[in-house]
Amino acid sequence: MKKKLALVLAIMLVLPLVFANVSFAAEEYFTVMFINWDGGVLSQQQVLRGEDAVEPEIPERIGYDFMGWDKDFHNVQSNLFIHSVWQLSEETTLYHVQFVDSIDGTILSDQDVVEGQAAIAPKPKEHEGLVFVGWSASFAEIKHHMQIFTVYEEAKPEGLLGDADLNEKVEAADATAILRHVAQLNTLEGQAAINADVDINNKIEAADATLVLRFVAGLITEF
Ligand SMILES: [Ca+2]
Ligand SMILES: [Ca+2]
Repeated sequence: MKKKLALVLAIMLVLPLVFANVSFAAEEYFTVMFINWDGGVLSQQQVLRGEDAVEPEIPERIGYDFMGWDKDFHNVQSNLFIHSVWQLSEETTLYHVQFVDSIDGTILSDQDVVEGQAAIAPKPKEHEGLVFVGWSASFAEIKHHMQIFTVYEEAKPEGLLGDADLNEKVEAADATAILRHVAQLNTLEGQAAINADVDINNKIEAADATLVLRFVAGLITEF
């Protein structure tokens, strides 16, 4: 009798656990990401196994027709990266745009740009003793094949070292401006770039921001 009771108790205890595990396994989610042509994430979804992902709205891409997606996203059984598929519109004209380093001739970027659209400037190279000041031509609206060259000026150490925002004071904000440049959140150019290179090693780095902060904190009195 005791044995039977023990068995019943054991079953009562174990059964809910078994079912709990089953329902847990059934509720497995997968991550589905929809990626646009430019690498932008259009949608990230958690989809229950066996369910369908929801197609996101896709922004218009000038000069191209949207053809669909590169993978099926119905009955999802795994994590998925789904990419948009595009085809050049019949009436679209592409122009070839090259960005070229004017000092050593390196091709920095090679792009096919839809007529009337902007090209995307690459990161210019750093050259010793020179400061990048811009590009040789506008590329906001491409209307023909073109080559665009970097324009540099000789670096002149005449500004206020450390003053990366050109307000003629060296403050914590200058360290921030330098760090934003290092993180590629903005680009210091011209005199600001010269001022930002506090240790004058022809590179704008976090170390320059550190020097500015040490100066602001009074730990050093000159650079
Ligand atoms: Ca400043
Ligand atoms: Ca430096």
